[in-house]
Amino acid sequence: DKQPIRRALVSVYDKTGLPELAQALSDAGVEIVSTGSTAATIRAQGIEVTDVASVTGSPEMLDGRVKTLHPRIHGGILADRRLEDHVAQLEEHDIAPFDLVVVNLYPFEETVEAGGTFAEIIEKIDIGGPSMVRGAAKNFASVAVVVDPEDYRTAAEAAVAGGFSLAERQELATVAFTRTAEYDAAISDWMLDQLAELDDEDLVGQDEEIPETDILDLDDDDAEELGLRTLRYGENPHQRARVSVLDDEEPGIAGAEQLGGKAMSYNNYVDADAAARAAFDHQLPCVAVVKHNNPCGIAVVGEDEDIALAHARAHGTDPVSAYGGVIAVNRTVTLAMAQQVKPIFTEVILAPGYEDEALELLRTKKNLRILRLQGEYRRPLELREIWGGTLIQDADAIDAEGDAPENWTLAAGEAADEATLADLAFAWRAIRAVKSNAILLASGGAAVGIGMGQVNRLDSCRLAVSRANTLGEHGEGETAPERARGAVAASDAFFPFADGVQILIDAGVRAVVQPGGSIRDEEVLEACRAAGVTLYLTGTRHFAH
Ligand code: 93A
Repeated sequence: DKQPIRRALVSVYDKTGLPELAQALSDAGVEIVSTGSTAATIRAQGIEVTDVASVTGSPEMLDGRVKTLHPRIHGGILADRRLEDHVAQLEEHDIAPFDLVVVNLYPFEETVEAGGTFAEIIEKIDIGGPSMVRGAAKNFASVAVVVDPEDYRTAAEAAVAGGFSLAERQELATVAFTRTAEYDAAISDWMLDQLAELDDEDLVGQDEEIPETDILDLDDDDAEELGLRTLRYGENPHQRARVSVLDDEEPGIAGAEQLGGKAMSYNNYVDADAAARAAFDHQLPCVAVVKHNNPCGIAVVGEDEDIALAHARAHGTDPVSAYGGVIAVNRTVTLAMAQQVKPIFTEVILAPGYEDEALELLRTKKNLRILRLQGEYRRPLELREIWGGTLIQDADAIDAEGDAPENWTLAAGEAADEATLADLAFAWRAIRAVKSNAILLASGGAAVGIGMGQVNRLDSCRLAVSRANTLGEHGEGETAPERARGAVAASDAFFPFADGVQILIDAGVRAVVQPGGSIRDEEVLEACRAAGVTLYLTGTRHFAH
């Protein structure tokens, strides 16, 4: 199974041992075909050599990038001499086969190691070399491949001894594939490093182009071109501010169509976003009234009830705070609702649509900013700047397993009836938009008392109860109804002690939903059991800070 060596293709970057090999091959009567400087080195020894260019009939081109990449070379490497058809095709195209391929590759690794420039390193990615090596290795049935100068001596001996055996050729092929695999791995490693560096440079570049203060330094036209709209001022009059609209196709709040009213302010945007978040968390028709980034009122109605009813209830949660608020609606605003809104001082109203007459009426309020929202509500990634960096997180959504009432665990009291469970489900959806620590009391699909943003849950409980029992719609001189009595409550995170829940119980709350998970859960459950209050655990929490 020896394959006599009559014709050899020799193309080596590293010329070490080349003269000796060429001499031995020549002495054994082997025809040598070589690329440019390999041929020159051999010829300089007075040894006869055929130029690749004379075989291909095509000069080396593109600075040597294309030398051996030619059918007359690769046909001679890849023809399986055992196949009559292959042999016939070689004859047909006048291609002479190679029995031995000796190649070593452009020194990619060494050039990287030596700190070559980017362009130098790219140029050292050998394409023709590995092609010949892989071709010869694949066709080890007919061809011997040598990639290591250490093997030149064996090759010379084989040339004299009638060639390599099949087993030897297979071994040489294995060495060859190992070499090209290493070579490509080195290239891919380096490329990955470049990509990482590029990313870093990009980031640095961006920072240099428009660091935050520069965004504010740009003149209005330049800012406009970058998709930035200039606001009158920021959170306070001494702060400059702009708003960026990321995507005109998905304008959201930032790029919402404005149908009436003064220009949106920085705080309007903040509250409008919070209001949209609160209202669009609900599948039922919902109205949320937001002040200072917190809902001060929120309510839902049945699918076939007028949205005006939801607004009346949401306003009724806390009519004092609703003054100067932002109203978000997840349905078309009806005339009935517009009539209710008209007498209430409101900064912004936002909805997916307005009945014609509703819009007409709302437009009579010159200061009321009217926004029409487009498309599916999609909560964006949540970014928050901190000293030295940015926090990035998924948007919190009401889609965790523990958000579905059917997955709640009844931990105390009797299972809630349908209406109570509906109120608990509403309260749980509504609490997500309330800043922590959040306690929300609800009754009949409306919040009746919200305790938000306190630094302990006890105060949030007190606040929710006191709002429920002092506010609400009631005529002058009338005492407020005790709305906490008979209401349900939701807590955005667990009660760390029983004291908070005890305040709710004492106020007459009938049923509570909360995540659970405190080491004192048992005390909380015990307080509910003792009072005959129903308690559900969700296992999911919804902090909002
Ligand atoms: O530039 S290449 O990727 N294109 C080719 O067609 C080609 N053919 C051989 N590199 C190519 N080679 C490589 O050239 C070989 O792998 C070897 O390292 C080198 C030998 O060229 P020279 O004989 O001119 O020194």
